[in-house]
Amino acid sequence: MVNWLAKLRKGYGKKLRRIHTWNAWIVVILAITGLILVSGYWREALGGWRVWIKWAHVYVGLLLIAPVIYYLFLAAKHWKQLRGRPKQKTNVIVVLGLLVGWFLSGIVLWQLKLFGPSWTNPALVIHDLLTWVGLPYIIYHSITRLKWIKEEPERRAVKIEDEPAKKGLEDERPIYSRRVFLKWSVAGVLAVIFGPPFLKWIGKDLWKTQTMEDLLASDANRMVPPPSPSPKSLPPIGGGSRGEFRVYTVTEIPAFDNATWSFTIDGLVNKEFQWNWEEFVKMQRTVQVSDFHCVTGWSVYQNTWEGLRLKDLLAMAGVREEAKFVKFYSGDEVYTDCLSLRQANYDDMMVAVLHDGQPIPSDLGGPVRLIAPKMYGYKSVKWLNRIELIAEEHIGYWEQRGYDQDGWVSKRGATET
Ligand SMILES: Nc1nc2c(c(=O)[nH]1)N[C@H]1C(S)=C(S)[C@@H](COP(=O)(O)O)O[C@H]1N2
Ligand SMILES: [Mo]
Repeated sequence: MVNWLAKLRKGYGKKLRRIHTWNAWIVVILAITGLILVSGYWREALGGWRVWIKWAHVYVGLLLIAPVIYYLFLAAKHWKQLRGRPKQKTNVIVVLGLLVGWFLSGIVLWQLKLFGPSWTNPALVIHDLLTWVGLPYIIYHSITRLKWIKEEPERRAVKIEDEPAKKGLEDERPIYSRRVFLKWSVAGVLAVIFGPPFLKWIGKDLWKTQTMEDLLASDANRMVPPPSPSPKSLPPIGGGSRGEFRVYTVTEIPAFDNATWSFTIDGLVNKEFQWNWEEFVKMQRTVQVSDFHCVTGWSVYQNTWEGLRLKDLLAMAGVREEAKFVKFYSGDEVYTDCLSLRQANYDDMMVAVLHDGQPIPSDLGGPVRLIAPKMYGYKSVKWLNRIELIAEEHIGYWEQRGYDQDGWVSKRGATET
């Protein structure tokens, strides 16, 4: 009987350890791939690898539930073992909460077309929050349990529990100090690493420290005269946008002035145009209110955009019969995208010049960017400076690297090609 029990305990301990090891590796892979996915540096450096890393993150993330479920089978016994160790119990609950939270919010972000922006936005906030709080917690937990920190050979010699209070504590102090010092060092290093991105994230998403005015004040573009907003734009008829754009770019952010900027429409058109800034800001603009959604899960709602309707531009140039697609070029000289002629003629496709009554800052694609409100953000080419009518479909920057050719946000849109 004793033998049998001992055997079971041994197996149980091994199982628990194995689950723990699995789980640790999965979290390590997810942490690395996840941090790469949010990093602006890697967005620029990785190109197409980004899409592979995203799939690795998703599929390894799905594996995350396996050790959790496995653990639940052993949980009752483990819980009994932890009786009288509230710290460890808290730790188990925190880690389980993190894993489940990451898993569920991750599912929503993975299946974003199914869930839609009203789900993906809170899911992204949760995913981010758990990462900036949970990841340092887990790293701290792992490092402070490493042998070289934990093991204190002298400690056994003193054994505080056996000593009457006073004397024991005095003996204890110098011995604990190494451990305390190491723990605080680990915490300090983690704070230095995770503090800045966490504060940045909090500032952006929760406290809204960076306003559009701040962005414009530091704007790199020097376009004169500034576009003057129509009465519908200022004050914005949409009431002002809700949410924050995350600045995405695959290149350095290009800056323009009147000497370096021009806008071209060419290719299979009856009449090519090239405008300089002075000419371009004089052209007839319209105003629309629309939401903006990125495939990574965030949205900015109720943007009041003022700009040229794409279909008016196309009509002005006169689309030739051979033309079937519209190709968009960015002034960064790298990014491109493509719409079918039918998509390009949607009423809300806009060559935007103002956002909420302000010139679009260079970070967000100014002086001129495309806006394709019913499609994911990667269709909205920043620093737009050329539109070309073409006969064969062009595969855009992200689409070449694995993004869905179908950019429609909603399922209903998906049928309209
Ligand atoms: N030139 C250029 N345009 C671009 C991108 C880019 O990297 N370069 N990113 C796209 C993506 S994926 C999104 S979600 C939006 C983001 O716009 P924002 O940076 O103004 O938030 O721009 C789109 N247009
Ligand atoms: Mo995006």
